[in-house]
Amino acid sequence: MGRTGFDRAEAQRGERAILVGVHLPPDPDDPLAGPADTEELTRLVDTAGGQTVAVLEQRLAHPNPATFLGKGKLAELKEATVAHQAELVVFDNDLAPNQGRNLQKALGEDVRVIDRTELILDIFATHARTRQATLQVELAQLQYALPRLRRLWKHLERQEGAIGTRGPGETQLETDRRLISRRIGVLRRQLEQIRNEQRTQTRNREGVYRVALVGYTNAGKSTLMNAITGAGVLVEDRLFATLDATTRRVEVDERRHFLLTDTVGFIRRLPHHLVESFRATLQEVADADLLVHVVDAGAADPEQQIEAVESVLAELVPADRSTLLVFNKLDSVPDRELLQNRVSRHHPGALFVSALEPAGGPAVRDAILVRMRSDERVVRLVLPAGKLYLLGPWHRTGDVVEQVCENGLCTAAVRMRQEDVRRLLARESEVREVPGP
Ligand SMILES: Nc1nc2c(ncn2[C@@H]2O[C@H](COP(=O)(O)OP(=O)(O)OP(=O)(O)O)[C@@H](O)[C@H]2O)c(=O)[nH]1
Ligand SMILES: [Mg+2]
Repeated sequence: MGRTGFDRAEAQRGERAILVGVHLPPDPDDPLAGPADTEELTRLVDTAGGQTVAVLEQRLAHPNPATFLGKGKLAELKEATVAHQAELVVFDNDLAPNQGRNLQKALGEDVRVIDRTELILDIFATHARTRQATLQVELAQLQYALPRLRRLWKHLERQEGAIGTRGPGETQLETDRRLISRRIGVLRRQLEQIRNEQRTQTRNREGVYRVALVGYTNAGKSTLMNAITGAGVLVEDRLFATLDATTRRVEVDERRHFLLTDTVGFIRRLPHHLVESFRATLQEVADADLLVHVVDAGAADPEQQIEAVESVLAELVPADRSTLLVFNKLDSVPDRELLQNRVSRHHPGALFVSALEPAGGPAVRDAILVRMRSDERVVRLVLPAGKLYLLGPWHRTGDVVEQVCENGLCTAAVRMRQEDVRRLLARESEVREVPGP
């Protein structure tokens, strides 16, 4: 299994954890403000292999700049770590570097203090399987670690021979910073290389309708992927089971097919540099013609999850990207009718399925088809005969309705999606669209 050099989630297995959630007033300018969610944090700790032994919550107007918590709460936390023999303290809120350091100092050497971002990074590190995912996680971890150096990077020293490179008068911390920055550069270059290879591969997919499954982690994206394509991707009842992108071709009829991609799930307050680092994997989402947004209908608050997913999507795709909302796990909802009535009011056109039931996959597949067809119209293109190969994909699906060539210039009526017309015209200066039919 691919791993980064940290392996902290592994070391964390079975660790006794105390969770801390500080409820801050909502702030539209600060996505990290608002109520803490210690229930979700418990699931994250569990996914990382830890064990939650106590939960502490506090309501604050502003976090304490030095220790995040108020003085009294900090004393209570310290007592709790002793009473519960905790080895780990996990904050639901993101800690500034100095807050993390001060808390660590206040709580002593026997417990490790981490925040939600660090926990999510740990989970990603243990779940990463491919080289791309491993590199992406390491990049995110190093970007997170850079302002928070705590002398953890033994593996870097081995790789880079840091001890020998230390100059006179230079502190260890500066050396570490330099090593990490250099490693970040290396990772960026390696990821760019993988990305270039992928670009070459995906060039063959031009003209093919692309659909990406997106949604909150554990919503059932991979289950739906398997139900529609038989891809056999990993399905697990844990958070972030999927970290890579898997794409499969789905045959529709003798003229049409689409590509379906299953990829990493999102979560409330997904660490920003994780999204940044996973750009390559998420490219499939950015390039999709249609997003199938899978929602766990049985979740405590599906609307909040929808919002969280939409806020991550906003970083990746234009707001007007065609989206199909699918409420999954309908079987887990006690009153289906009530849910459907309530949801349909906010989200007309939403689909309700259960990926575990035989009709689930086909229902989503059919809804994708309807969207796919509604995107097509017949356009008239003029192009040199030598460029006719560009229409190959549409010829193969029988979507070139008519084609006439004269003196080396061809006019073709093609059933195409607007997006494909736009892409083709932008790329090929010798192709023109003319009014028709
Ligand atoms: N009851 C019920 N459970 C489902 C359904 N679809 C998926 N599940 C379960 O939900 C859990 C998560 O499913 P996955 O398909 O791995 O979810 P995912 O969205 O791919 O999750 P990540 O890859 O972790 O983001 C698994 O235990 C599935 O068996 C459904 O329709 N009904
Ligand atoms: Mg999955």
